[in-house]
Amino acid sequence: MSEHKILFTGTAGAGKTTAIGAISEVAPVRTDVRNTDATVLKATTTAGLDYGELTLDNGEKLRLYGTPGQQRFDFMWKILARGALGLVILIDNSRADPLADLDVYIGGFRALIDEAACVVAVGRLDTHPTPNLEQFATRLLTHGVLCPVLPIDVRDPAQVAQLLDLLLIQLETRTENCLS
Ligand SMILES: Nc1nc2c(ncn2[C@@H]2O[C@H](COP(=O)(O)OP(=O)(O)O)[C@@H](O)[C@H]2O)c(=O)[nH]1
Ligand SMILES: [Mg+2]
Repeated sequence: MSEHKILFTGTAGAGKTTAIGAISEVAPVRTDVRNTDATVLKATTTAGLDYGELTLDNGEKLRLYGTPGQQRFDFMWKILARGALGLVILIDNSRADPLADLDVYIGGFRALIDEAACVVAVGRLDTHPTPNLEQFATRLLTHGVLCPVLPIDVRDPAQVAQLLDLLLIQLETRTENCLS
């Protein structure tokens, strides 16, 4: 049975824990601890990681990891990225500069993005419509990164599942390209 390791990253509050919890078929493992970061209005924030699992119809198992969001944990990003086949960058569009947030995760996961599949999912677009999806796509191009950008509500399991489908389709396409 084949397995895929998929990472979810993004700022604290972007929805990593919610997204993994929405679709995991095992009780998600969470390491949220009391928030000591005064810039984030949340009682808890992810200081370690999230873990969940999802079995696809074809029997493949996805191992889902949520990374610590804050850049001061970027040493852990490299450890978590080992062996990963896909990356989901979650954007919280209610933050001050979501395009700058994108830059941080593109930079932090560049090696993985260049050899794996990547999707950028933008949340809270209903209340915070700018920057829009096109602006995110343009920003990716300035980094030389080509990957899908789509809106997401991490609270909706169907939308999170669609996101993973999009990642897996990219992986299949890559494999075919390598074989041909
Ligand atoms: N109102 C609203 N809440 C959202 C939306 N997207 C995410 N959330 C909430 O934002 C929070 C995200 O927190 P969490 O998953 O812990 O983020 P993490 O720090 O990335 O793990 C959750 O309470 C979600 O319910 C949205 O579009 N609208
Ligand atoms: Mg979390």
